Amino acid sequence: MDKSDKIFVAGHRGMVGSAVMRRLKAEAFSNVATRGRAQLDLTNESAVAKFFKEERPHIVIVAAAKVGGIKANNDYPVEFLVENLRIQNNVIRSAYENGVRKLLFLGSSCIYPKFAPQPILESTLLSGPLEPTNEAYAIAKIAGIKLCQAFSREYGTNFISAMPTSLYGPNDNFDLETSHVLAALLRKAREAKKRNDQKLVVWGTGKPRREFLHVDDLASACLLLLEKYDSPEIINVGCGEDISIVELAELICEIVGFDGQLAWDTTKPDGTPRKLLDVSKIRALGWRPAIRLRDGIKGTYDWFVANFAQ
Ligand code: GFB
Repeated sequence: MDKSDKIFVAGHRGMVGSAVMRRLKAEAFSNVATRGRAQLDLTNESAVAKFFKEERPHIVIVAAAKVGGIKANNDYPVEFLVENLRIQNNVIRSAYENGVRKLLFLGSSCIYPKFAPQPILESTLLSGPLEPTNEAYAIAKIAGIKLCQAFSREYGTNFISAMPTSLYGPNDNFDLETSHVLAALLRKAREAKKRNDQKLVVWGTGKPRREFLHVDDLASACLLLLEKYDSPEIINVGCGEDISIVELAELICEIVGFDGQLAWDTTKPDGTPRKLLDVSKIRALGWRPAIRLRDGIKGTYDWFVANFAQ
């Protein structure tokens, strides 16, 4: 990539897109194209086609998606399926039609089978049934991967797909109904502390295990993949270590300074029992995450307090 390449970051205001923007700026990429939702609706096929024809970016990063935690995914499968299919179909096809030199599509660790052997190898894609709570989102993401691979095979494009593990960081969603676990627990712990509550309610049994990656580490991986990875085969992006939801909740309470009890709401789903990615492939390219979980959570909590909390 040249520093003057025109790079379109789809979804530049989201948690992932904004981290990619910070990284591009830090690395002195000077020609970054963005559009807010009011200016360009990525679910609108003709608007996306017009944008690409006019802007003609060289590089595209598809960080735009409808995302959410276990409850939002479970409650709104139609929206997760339709919106994500629309966004990715429009962006990926327009990228091909306008000669984009390289495109990076971002998927998710939920594309893998619910009971995939751990750590999860890229080759386990489509080897078993998906986790029902996020099947719609996973199917949309799998369709995006397959579309990139189909363009590469049929038309020789360089469209690659990366599968990040569970992400967190600045600009995360802190809405308790739609957020992922880490952001939700930061908010719940802060509010419980402020109210002097005796207990903090956590969903599920606490037994599931998740692997958390700071979004700034994902952004560094994205740039490395754009520079060094030219295969249509998917590649995992994770830190290689997971923790249980109990351990996460305890760590968050410690960071936030809430010293009450944890209470478990087992009417809420656990989801996939474990999601730990095998990261040998990206490690072989020389990439490693830089942010330790405790430091990343502390930084995210500070961001939440400064930008969002009452
Ligand atoms: O992060 P999360 O919503 O999604 O939940 P998934 C992870 C685990 O944390 C589940 C538990 O076992 C939840 O039951 N949990 C405990 C909580 N307390 C809370 C809480 O207050 N809020 C939330 N949200 N969870 C998502 C998928 O699955 O993973 C998406 O739905 C996406 O499609 C994302 O792939 C990475 O990790 O289970």
